[in-house]
Amino acid sequence: MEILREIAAHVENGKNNEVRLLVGKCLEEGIGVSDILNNGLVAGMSSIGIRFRNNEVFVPEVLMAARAMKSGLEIIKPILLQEKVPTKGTIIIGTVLGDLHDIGKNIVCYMLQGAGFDVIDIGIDAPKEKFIEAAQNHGAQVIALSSLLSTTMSYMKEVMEAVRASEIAGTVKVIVGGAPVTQAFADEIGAHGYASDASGASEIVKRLIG
Ligand code: B1M
Repeated sequence: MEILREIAAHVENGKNNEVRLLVGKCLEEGIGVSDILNNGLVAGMSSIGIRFRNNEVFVPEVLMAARAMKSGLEIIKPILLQEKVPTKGTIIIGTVLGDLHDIGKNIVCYMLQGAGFDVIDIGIDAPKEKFIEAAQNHGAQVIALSSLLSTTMSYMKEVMEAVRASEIAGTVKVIVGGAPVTQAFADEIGAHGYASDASGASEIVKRLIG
């Protein structure tokens, strides 16, 4: 769809206002939020990611694209949250220590909230103690770990080990995700679930808590 391609291009070029306008227009035209998300906003971020990897663009351009994507996300967020039903459980989510990427994690948050879960987002660069403390304080059923770097995904294993050694062992499930994370890695560290994308994360949590 042309309008979604335009959104992707504006995300890639870091054009906040254009992204906001076109996302609003999509909603008026009745285009579904998952289409806007996946074929517009995420598609634009994927393109800039490839150019970043090929050294065609650098951190400032990527940050501008990330900001443009976030401005679009803010508009569809209320709709992602609209179907919220009485809480089905509490999830602690964060990006692990050393990792500052939060766009994917935020989408996972919206999906989980949209599916009716209470989501406590502990942010980026989160140490294992913070996950455990938050899970204890909020009586969470699931801890969700996000990592975008192959150098930080190994920290997920440390979180798993800390959870196993803590008082909340056995009462909380841990799920993992993020671009470099795989099912094989999740199995290796003993995680209770893995998802490659935000809707998958929501499905896994429903299965684990249900
Ligand atoms: Co970074 N970065 N970055 N970056 N960055 C990547 C991840 C990279 C793949 C780029 C590349 O080389 N092609 C590469 C990682 C390579 C690797 O380790 N394998 C990389 C690198 C190297 C770096 C730096 C080291 C660069 C440098 O400084 N030399 C540095 C590290 C900083 C740090 O974290 N300590 C860095 C910095 C940055 C910015 C700050 C500039 C910015 C982050 C801004 C922000 O997040 N606020 C940034 C960005 C934007 C990217 C790319 C371009 C886009 C990431 C993104 O937001 N994607 C990325 C390249 C790429 O992915 N194409 C890249 C869109 C988002 C919707 O997708 O995050 O994958 P994603 O989330 C998905 C799924 O992964 C999944 O669901 C989400 C939605 O469907 N998911 C989960 C995520 N978490 C989940 C949890 C779950 C389940 C599913 O369960 C719990």
